[in-house]
Amino acid sequence: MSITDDAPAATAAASGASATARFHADKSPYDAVRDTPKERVSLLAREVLEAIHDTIRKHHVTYDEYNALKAWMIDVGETGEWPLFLDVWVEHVVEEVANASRVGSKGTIEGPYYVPDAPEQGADGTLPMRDGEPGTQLLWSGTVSSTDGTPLADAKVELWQADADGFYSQFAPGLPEWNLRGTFTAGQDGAFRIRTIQPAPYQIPTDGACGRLIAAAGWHAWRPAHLHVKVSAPGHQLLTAQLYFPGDPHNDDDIATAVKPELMLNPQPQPDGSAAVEYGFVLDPA
Ligand code: MBD
Ligand code: FE
Repeated sequence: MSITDDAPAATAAASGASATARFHADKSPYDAVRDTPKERVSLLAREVLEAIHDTIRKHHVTYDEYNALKAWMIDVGETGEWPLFLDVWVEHVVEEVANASRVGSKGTIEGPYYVPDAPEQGADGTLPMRDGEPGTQLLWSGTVSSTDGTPLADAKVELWQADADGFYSQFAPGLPEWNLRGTFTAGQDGAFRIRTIQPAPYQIPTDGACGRLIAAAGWHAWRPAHLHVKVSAPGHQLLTAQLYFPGDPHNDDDIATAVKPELMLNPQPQPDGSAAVEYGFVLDPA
């Protein structure tokens, strides 16, 4: 398939519905709901509700504003955008709390567009892409090691990213199923080499409920260009991260608050117009 094929327009409702369906397909969140003790549910639900009550009192929220909130929350569900909403505005603090005591590489949020079991590419390979996939070629090499310095043979690096138009395969129509998604397996020395393209800045869908909140509040919808990764090895904690590019106009005002200085790549321009970068990962023991 080539990039000139006609593709139906992506819509927020379609990508939101795909993200919602993907979340439903994974049963573990529903197990977690069942396993949470009622004392914990009561404490957290009560304090979240009290924070809402306090905001209403502090700002004299009106019935019109209350009804606008109801209408908008119904809209979030109808456009399937609960995963997008939560991952953009809430997940970063969950990640901060969950990973506070890691000593290895920094992680950041997963976001709504991960798909497990992307095709295997070995230790030295090219991310699946279309003929003529737009974007600067990027050659990325690195190693995966444990916190004591031991290289982690056969570590997995799962990589997913948006195309130059900001679309993720399996969440926007007209893209090959595994476009810009792959799994790399480090060699015995923990090393991997990945050829891909440098992604473009990314705007979250503006035609759904999240976009309507952004417009109503006068915010912007941008995330800086990013590569998503999950890095794993037996006996070690899974690392979920994103990598960013220096100079992106949205590194300092990511709508998802997911940029950290440790996650900045340093790509070096090459004579042939491509870029080369080294970046490795250190995993904490489980
Ligand atoms: C993305 O591509 C993303 O990475 C996040 C966190 C939220 C929305 C879209
Ligand atoms: Fe993303």
